[in-house]
Amino acid sequence: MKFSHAVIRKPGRNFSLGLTTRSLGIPDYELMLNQHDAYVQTLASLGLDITVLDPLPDYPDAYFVEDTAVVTPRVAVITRPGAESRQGEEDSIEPVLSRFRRTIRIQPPGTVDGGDVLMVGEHFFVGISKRTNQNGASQLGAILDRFGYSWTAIPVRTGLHLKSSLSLVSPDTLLITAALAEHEAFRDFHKIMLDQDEELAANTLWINQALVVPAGFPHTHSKLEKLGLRLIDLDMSEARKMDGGLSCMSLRF
Ligand code: CIR
Repeated sequence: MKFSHAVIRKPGRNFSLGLTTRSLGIPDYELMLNQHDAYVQTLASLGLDITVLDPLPDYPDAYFVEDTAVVTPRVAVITRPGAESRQGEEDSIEPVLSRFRRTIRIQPPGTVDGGDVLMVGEHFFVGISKRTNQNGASQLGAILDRFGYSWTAIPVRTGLHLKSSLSLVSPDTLLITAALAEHEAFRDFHKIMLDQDEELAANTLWINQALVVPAGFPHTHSKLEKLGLRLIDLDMSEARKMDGGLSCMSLRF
């Protein structure tokens, strides 16, 4: 799919108060802003028309906009994030996406984080995780069915989200952890397996014939070089301290 737009939100000064399961140290705001700026510039250089939103002071995790929506070519599903401290972020995303798509909201008690949803053409893999519950996945699935898409639920046993452990790097190739590769839903894909000590490199962004990858994972980098795509390395050190990766910081469509 050719992407033409991205919605991104600038991290707020209080971003280090967001949720995290990592113990990688306190993130630095100036460095985060520099890395975020490089991220915005990279997506712009790949031909995306970028909307940059202001921080939401009451929501230190709000720059992880991916979790607030699932944008498909036919409909944008506004999620209900699974972490209580993030519920409400979606209210400010709906008016932005409604300029581009019809929007439909996930209703309580359902919860869905966009980080749990992988789009592969007309099919969606939906992780059931600590953030996306069965009810939310079923609501999302019913909307996808209604708009002519298919979907599969995948239990997420490790990592925050489904896309913490895999990403699509060509129409039929997944970059994936060993644990998830065994799931039979992925049997028909070519798989590039992540080394165990490079599993934090699982989350990449395949945009318009380029693959944006997190810097600092040499084995993964050389495996991905074989795809023949243009690889762009971005330093993600500060977002990583907050459990974030490349896909989390934008909605692409
Ligand atoms: C959180 O725990 O919700 C944020 N600190 C990180 C969210 C990362 N989002 C994503 O992977 N889609």
